[in-house]
Amino acid sequence: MFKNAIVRKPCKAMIDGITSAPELGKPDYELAVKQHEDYIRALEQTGVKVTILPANEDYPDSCFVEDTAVLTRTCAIISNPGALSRRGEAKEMLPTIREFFPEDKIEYIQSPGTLEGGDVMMVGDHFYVGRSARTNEEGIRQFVEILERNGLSGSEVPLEFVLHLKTGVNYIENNNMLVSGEFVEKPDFKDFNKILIPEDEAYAANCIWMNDFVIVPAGYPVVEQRVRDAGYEVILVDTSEYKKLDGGLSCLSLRFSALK
Ligand code: CIR
Repeated sequence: MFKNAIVRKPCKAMIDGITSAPELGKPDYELAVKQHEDYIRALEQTGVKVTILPANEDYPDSCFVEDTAVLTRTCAIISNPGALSRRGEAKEMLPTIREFFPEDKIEYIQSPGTLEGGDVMMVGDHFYVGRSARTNEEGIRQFVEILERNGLSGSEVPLEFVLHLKTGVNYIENNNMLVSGEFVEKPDFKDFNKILIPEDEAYAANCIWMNDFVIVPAGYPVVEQRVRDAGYEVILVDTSEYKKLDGGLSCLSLRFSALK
């Protein structure tokens, strides 16, 4: 169960956020704001208390708060984003994270280590970490060491074709995992009940489990049906403007239970 979530409103500068898909066009800011409000309502519907941070114009990608930290059942780990334009976002989150975690339970990934939260997938007390263009070997080494010091464990999953690990694979509890593309055959995930994401709906591999609901991006009917067939209550949220910046549902929040 999660009790809390943190989100940050998108800033106007988001239209200049990092993207690997410029052909999709720039986001429509007004529509992005509306979609963000719908997203907050969806989170609230699952029973969590949502902390809404103000837009931060200094960082175009700052609405993607997931990348700035990994908040676990025993500690908070402040990340060190691999994207240089995003590096400062992690410390911007610190005052808020301090409201929920005691100082001695806050840990830090430090340069030359890099790690973005989008590369971290939680399965109970184990954390799979994607080694990506954003998360490097030293970042993973520090991360696993921190996890082990805090009674948790972690392991590396190399990835080739997607931005972050959770761009392509997401755990939705009860041993169920949404898998797409390069993750379908990964030995790391062989013991899970895999729900296959068709190639033409690959974006919808990024769904989030929230307290027995699964939030699914709107417009991906095959994935929606497969998640319903797996027994979940589905909430649809349109994230079309965030897709233009390689962002999905998980990127837009930190989901956790406060330690204080
Ligand atoms: C970026 O490239 O960093 C942003 N435009 C998108 C970040 C998406 N975050 C995530 O998958 N956790």
